[in-house]
Amino acid sequence: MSEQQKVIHHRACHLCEAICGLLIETQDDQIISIKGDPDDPLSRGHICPKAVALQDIHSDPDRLRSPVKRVRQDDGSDEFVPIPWPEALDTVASALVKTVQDNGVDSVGVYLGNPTVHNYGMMTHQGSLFRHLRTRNRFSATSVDQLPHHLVSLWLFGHKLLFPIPDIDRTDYFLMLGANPIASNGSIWTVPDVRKRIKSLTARGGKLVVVDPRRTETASLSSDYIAIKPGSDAWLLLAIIRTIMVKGWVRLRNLQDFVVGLEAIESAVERFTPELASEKTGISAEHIEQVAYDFAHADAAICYGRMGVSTQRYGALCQWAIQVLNILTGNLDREGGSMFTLPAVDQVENTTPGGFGRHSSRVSQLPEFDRELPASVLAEEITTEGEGQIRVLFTGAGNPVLSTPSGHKLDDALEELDFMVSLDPWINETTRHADIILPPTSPLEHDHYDLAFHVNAMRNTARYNPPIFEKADSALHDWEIFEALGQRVAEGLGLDSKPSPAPEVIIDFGLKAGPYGQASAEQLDLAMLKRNPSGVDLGPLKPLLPGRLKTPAQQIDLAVPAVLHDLERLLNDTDSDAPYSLIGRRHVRDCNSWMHNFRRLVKGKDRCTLMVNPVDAEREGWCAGDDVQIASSAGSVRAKVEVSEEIMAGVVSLPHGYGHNRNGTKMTIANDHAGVSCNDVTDARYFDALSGNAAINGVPVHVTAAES
Ligand SMILES: Nc1nc2c(c(=O)[nH]1)N[C@H]1C(S)=C(S)[C@@H](COP(=O)(O)OP(=O)(O)OC[C@H]3O[C@@H](n4cnc5c(=O)[nH]c(N)nc54)[C@H](O)[C@@H]3O)O[C@H]1N2
Ligand SMILES: Nc1nc2c(c(=O)[nH]1)N[C@H]1C(S)=C(S)[C@@H](COP(=O)(O)OP(=O)(O)OC[C@H]3O[C@@H](n4cnc5c(=O)[nH]c(N)nc54)[C@H](O)[C@@H]3O)O[C@H]1N2
Ligand code: SF4
Ligand SMILES: [Mo]
Repeated sequence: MSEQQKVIHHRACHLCEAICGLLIETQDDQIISIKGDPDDPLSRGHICPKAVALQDIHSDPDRLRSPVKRVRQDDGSDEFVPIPWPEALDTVASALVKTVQDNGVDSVGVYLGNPTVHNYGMMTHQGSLFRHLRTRNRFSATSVDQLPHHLVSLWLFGHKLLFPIPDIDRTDYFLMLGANPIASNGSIWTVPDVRKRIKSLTARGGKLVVVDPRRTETASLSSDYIAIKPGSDAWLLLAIIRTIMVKGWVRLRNLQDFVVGLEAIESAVERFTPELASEKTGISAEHIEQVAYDFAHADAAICYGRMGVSTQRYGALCQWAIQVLNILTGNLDREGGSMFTLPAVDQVENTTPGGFGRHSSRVSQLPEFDRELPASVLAEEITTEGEGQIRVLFTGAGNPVLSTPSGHKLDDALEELDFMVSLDPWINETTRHADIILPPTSPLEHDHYDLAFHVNAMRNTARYNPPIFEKADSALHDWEIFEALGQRVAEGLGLDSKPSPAPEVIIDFGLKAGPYGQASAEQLDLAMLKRNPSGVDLGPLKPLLPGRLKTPAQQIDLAVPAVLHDLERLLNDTDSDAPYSLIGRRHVRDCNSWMHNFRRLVKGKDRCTLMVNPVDAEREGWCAGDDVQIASSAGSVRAKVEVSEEIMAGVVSLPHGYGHNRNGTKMTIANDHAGVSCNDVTDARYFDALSGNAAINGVPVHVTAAES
């Protein structure tokens, strides 16, 4: 190899929502180094230890390079054998067509996982297949994640993607609930290098207040850490709102002319006193009132909550209360508050606003959101007989066996399907059940545009990356697989199907039609992004209301009937009598269930441990390293105890995404670091009744010494 062949490529890291800009140096088909791109206007050179996984994904020998078919062996075991693409695509399309013809469209189930939104071709082209299969049985990771955010954006602002984004660099007071961006690198808040931004907030005299049952990596940087009983945040938020209203601290500022419904809120929160909230949350009434005072009197303040408050039994109520707090203090759409983005490809204009409850799931009657049903009901929709039962399942970029509650029941249910196909690069806990696995090209073999995450970013920027490596002739990108299947299914069903242009053509069109496109001074298009490989800076977030609202009369009506109704559910709720409450935990070197197959990311001490408080450990007689059994109404797993002051007494924490080394999986390193699946303990029947979102945090559990 000669020096001359070394090339530096600009590339976004697609592994998490921070979308860091990278410089990847290659020599022939090898990656030599991965560094942060200092010229990226958003990430400014930041990267985390996970960026190197881009190389590991690309070179992983376990990653499938051709379609495989599951074949039953003489001894009863299953073996995946490679088959050619035409055979794989024909077989999958025939299975889809047959079940639609025999059993109707709802007999097809679809589950799309998290990497879908990190891979823009999957977003632009999934419709090439699914528009021919208008099944009601669509599911995604949304309903084990951010569903309440979408709902609240729909209710208050008129569009599922109008997310208020914390303007951390210009704020004075940041109240953060149930988020750990130091480990997660931010979520529904694209904020690369959040550590530096938090440090500069506190250095300039601002405050970060973190509310979490665990003193997390983020809490350790805070000015004030507040421990809270899992699942009780709604009480805290409502008491803060009440205090602000009762004391007369409401100041709508620029929102004055278009916010309505305040009277209804004032009477609805009357019952949520700081004293009652104190009983429910474990936080003193004085402390709650202090937070209310500080928030209301700060020049610019942010309230933000993420997984810990979305994926609990009052997820939607919490997310609503968070935005009500931002609005009542005039901190929405204001510098240093929570602001709306104006992305170059404007997904708010390009997608439907979303709808809620237009139909329900067949068995448990859980509500639809944006034509999707809650993932918690996927297993029962497979196993319960009757019209509309799922018989053929398509999974794409998802591992619901490890990522959805009562995962072990879904694991069993998948065995009952007539046919299953997975669009996925690996044979894992979910895809091992597939009849056929269709593996896409490696991420570095296709181009990249952050269609989803510019929508959530704390600064408006745009960036496009061409592929780094050429794909093999026979290999197909995710979007090409959707296209190929779509054409075959349409043909089989006698429907029209026109091929869609490539994703980059769609992006070029979106850029030209967008707010910085042909009708603007910037004249942004794909060619310009190609000339600026580190990305184009479109500036800090700016106030956009009321113009950007998609609500009737461009008003924000705080008095959402479904939410006000939900207050009664909270008031009438009874505490569980289980001794412990189970929460999750993320580590900076993991990403959900699929980053455990890379040696550099799993090395070090075992991370799949049950974190318990020393007081609990001592009372129960558990020592670090002891095996305990964690049991809920849904199931039980065994894990080793890790004793830590970080976690509140009465709360235990187990990370999700483990539970590897099951029969038939082919992820060699992950299988050596198997751990157990937290979602074998979380319960599909435990959810937020308002939104249908899974409650995977605050799950009541019993913990006992495991038998040796
Ligand atoms: N208990 C508990 N459960 C949780 C959570 C929690 O905090 N606690 N978190 C929840 C959250 S926030 C989420 S987002 C979900 C995630 O839930 P899922 O999306 O279902 O699970 P992932 O682990 O992200 O699995 C991603 C899958 O995509 C595949 N994949 C990776 N890259 C590509 C690609 O480019 N193309 C294709 N076709 N496939 C690809 C991987 O092999 C893997 O099978 O889990 C949720 N589950
Ligand atoms: N390293 C890493 N980064 C990731 C991921 C990953 O798996 N690993 N996953 C990505 C994905 S898909 C997502 S959605 C984001 C998630 O991003 P975040 O939401 O920032 O990440 P989590 O670590 O899930 O943070 C949730 C916090 O809520 C706390 N919590 C649990 N229950 C409660 C409660 O009842 N009340 C309150 N107030 N807090 C509670 C937990 O202790 C935890 O600290 O991270 C993304 N980034
Ligand atoms: S923070 Fe996220 S986007 Fe940035 S390098 Fe790490 S994994 Fe990639
Ligand atoms: Mo997520």
